[in-house]
Amino acid sequence: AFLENVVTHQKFLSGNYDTSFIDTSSELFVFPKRKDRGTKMLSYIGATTINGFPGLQKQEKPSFDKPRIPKLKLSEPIPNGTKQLLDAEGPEAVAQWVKDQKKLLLTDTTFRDGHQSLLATRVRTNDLLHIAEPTARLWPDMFSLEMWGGATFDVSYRFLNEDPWDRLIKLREKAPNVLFQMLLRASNAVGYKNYPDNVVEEFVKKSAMAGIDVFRIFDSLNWVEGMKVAIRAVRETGKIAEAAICYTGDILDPSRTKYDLKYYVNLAKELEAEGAHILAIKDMAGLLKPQAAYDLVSALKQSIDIPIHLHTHDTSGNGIYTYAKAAEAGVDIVDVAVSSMAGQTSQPSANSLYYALSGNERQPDLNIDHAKQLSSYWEDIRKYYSGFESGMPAPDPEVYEHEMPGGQFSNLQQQAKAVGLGDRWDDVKQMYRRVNDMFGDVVKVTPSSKVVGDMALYMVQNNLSEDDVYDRGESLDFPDSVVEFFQGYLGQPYEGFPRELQRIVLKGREPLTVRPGELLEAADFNDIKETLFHKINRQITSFDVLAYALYPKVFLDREKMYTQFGDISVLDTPTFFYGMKLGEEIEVEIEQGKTLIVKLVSIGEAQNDGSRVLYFELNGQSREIVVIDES
Ligand code: 3PY
Ligand code: ZN
Repeated sequence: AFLENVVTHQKFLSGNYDTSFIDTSSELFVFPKRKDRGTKMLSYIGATTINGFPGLQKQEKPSFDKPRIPKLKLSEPIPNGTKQLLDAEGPEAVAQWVKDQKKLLLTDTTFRDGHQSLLATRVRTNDLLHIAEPTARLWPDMFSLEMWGGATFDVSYRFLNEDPWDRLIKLREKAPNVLFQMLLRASNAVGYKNYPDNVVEEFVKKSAMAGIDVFRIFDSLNWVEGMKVAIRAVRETGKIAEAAICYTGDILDPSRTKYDLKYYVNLAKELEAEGAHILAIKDMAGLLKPQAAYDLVSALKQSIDIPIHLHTHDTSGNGIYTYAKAAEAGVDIVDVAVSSMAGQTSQPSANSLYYALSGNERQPDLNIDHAKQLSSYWEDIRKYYSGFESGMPAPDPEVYEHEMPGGQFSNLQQQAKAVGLGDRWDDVKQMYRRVNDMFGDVVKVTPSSKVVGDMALYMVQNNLSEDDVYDRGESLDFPDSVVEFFQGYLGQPYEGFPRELQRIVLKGREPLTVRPGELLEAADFNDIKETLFHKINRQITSFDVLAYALYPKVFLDREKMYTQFGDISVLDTPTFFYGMKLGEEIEVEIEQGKTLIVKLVSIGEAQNDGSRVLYFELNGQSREIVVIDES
């Protein structure tokens, strides 16, 4: 309730993120009182100490060095940046400003795609908040900070017990000067399926209100029809609509004629005509080779008027070279991550690119010492998340063969392990490419990439060859995502579905030929609000309503955790993942100026029913917490 009060406040809406008005506006604080936060938090720490964190190998809490947070001159104001330009002059002025820059502009993806691609999106708001203001002060001249969307929304609720809206609003306060950018999956919003148009529209509106400035919109099949609703919705908010062409295949390979230079140029022209302020080339797997980048950017520069923003993943190890060639061809902005969070399945390193372009007139304006300081912090933080590392030890140009997106690689590997195919990972990768070809060579990015991955796993798991699928398909029970894909629920692929395979998969079901959003019934937000109120019995914000419209079960599960444990986003990350060591004492700042001191004094023997009593001290007072030992 508080967050909604804040972001709908006159001052916040006027673009004034100096939130000192919070202290003088008592009306913001009209919401139900929470009870006994301390006990709830101890319950979480106790449970995690005894049973570990889901998805992480249970182990005693490791020791970590204190992260190196850059020292700042806080008395000086935060320098103005692109955000102030957008607020004052609007999206067209920003696009013009971008075109006027001679130097290459940068988007920092560390807060979103960087950790999505290296650490399964697990970086917590708490760790982002500590580096948000330093980033704003030390790197004020970047074009944007990508910090939301993609998988961050879902993962926040599902795995981190956090509210993604809370992340957005708090980061906005700390970094008021640089454009905030998100990745929006067009009609799939921040989910894995098409939603009713009014859900997409409302989501855009509320995200803009809470602090998003640049919406990178893509469709997982490059189907422009599926992007129109989102582009229009963004334009209506006065924010920046950055429409993406997803790059797949290889324009340098004359044998691959489906996605050639002409295909991408036509797509870009269509998106410009739909009102995009900026065009993104979204190279989600890192397939864009250096010369292809040069050819593509050159051709686009001749065909469209809006600025071009290039996104790649460094999986092959060729990312910096790709950016250098794109810069030579006149690309306006490229996506990078700070060095310690760059490379491999993440974006290329900002620091490396700076040096790579030494002596070049397009070398980005980057204070390399500042970039180093930011990188040191991330180097320290990254250690907390080692259990989620994708484990890719070196660059791997094999990506040019399997074409798997950076964000999917580790995910599918986990999925393969979970179904007992850990030792057949090479087969899965090969099958992934074969399935792509069976599906008619499709664009592979969330959620279409998931469909290809599900089918590849299904075939390897059941020892099915391509011929088996065609010969015995009538009796095969294909994964739901595959059936839905061929039904047209993700939209229409370029040049249509392969007819024979579609017939086999659908077994008589009729496929859609129109936009799924045209058929889906509009969501009734008032109705959702009322339903939610009855289910969770607290004041319901419009952010809650949207979250529920997108992810009903995930939202309710998180709500249950919240009721049980309270706001555990305030815990430091080692404690969040590993609980506490015997005798350890930690400090938890539960709100500004209010700190709890927690000590784990002893752990009782397990009783017959599996329960254990943990003895804590909370600000010097003893507390007992009962935990069921699940080991
Ligand atoms: C996402 O949709 O999460 C992506 O990062 C796609 O590349
Ligand atoms: Zn990406």
